[in-house]
Amino acid sequence: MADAPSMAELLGDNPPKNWGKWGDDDQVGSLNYLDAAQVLRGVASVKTGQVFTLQCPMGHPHGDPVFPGREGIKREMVWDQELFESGNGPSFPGGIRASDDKAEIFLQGSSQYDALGHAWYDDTLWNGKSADTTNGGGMSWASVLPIAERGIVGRGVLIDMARHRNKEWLDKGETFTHTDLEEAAAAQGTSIEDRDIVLIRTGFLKYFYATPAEEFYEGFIEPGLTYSRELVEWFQTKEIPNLVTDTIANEVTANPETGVLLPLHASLLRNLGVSLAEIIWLDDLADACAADGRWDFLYTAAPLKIHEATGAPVNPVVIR
Ligand code: UVW
Repeated sequence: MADAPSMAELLGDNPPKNWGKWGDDDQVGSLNYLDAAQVLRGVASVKTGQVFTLQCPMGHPHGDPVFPGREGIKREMVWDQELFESGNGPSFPGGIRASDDKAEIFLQGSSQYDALGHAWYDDTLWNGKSADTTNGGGMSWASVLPIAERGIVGRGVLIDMARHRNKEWLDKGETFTHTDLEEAAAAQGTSIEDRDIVLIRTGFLKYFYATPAEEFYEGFIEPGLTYSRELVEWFQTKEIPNLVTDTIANEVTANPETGVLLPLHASLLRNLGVSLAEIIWLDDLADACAADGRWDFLYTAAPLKIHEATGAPVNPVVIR
């Protein structure tokens, strides 16, 4: 929309913020809520020992789900049998041979965690630091590294919005609110507790893999949570440390009323320090939860430790 308001106008006066709450040097934000008690609460939700890995494969033959403008992994072989047979491969004592490869990747181009400094407005990042800290070849403030070094462990709860609405996947641009999440949780026979890691399934990754890319990206707009001040206050009051979704950007791509792009990146990531995990495969986990009616579990994740990066790939592990 040509006359979209600025982010600051949309978020209004004194938007909820957690800046300074964990000190001026803090770079992991609401992950601070995940103390030892939260780890043990997560452990207590393990009942059967089932394990799920939640990363989407990189280099899937269908293509990888990425935000427009990014590309999936480009991987190539460096050593293979052909190279050794041609006599151009390295020669090792004893004759052992090995395959080797290398890759070019967008660090935000697969299942990944955003750095807290990844998105901003008004030239200011998480905890009030200048956006100039993104200059000079890397993020000298609030990169993904502090999150990677800390790790994320706690009680996760999965809200299956697609199942709740009796759909295989939500429609492009379909929205829901924190109230919808609570209603869906109640219908599932569970609840979102304070300090839970909140996982939301929309089915949109399933739609991605089932659909030609042209159709998926046409008029690109994902389903997801939609901005309201009440929603942001709900995240702040419930001390939610981490939002995890099976979409590329964790929220409806553009605010339906104003057209403003990604206002939850501004209000949750930048202002509250809520970690965002995107492009996370939740279908198998959801099927298991639906089968026995248990929607909470131990959630663990650590993105790759990449110095000064804006985000990093991750393969979260859930135990239930
Ligand atoms: C953008 O950076 C546009 O989005 P995301 O955080 O989803 O990668």
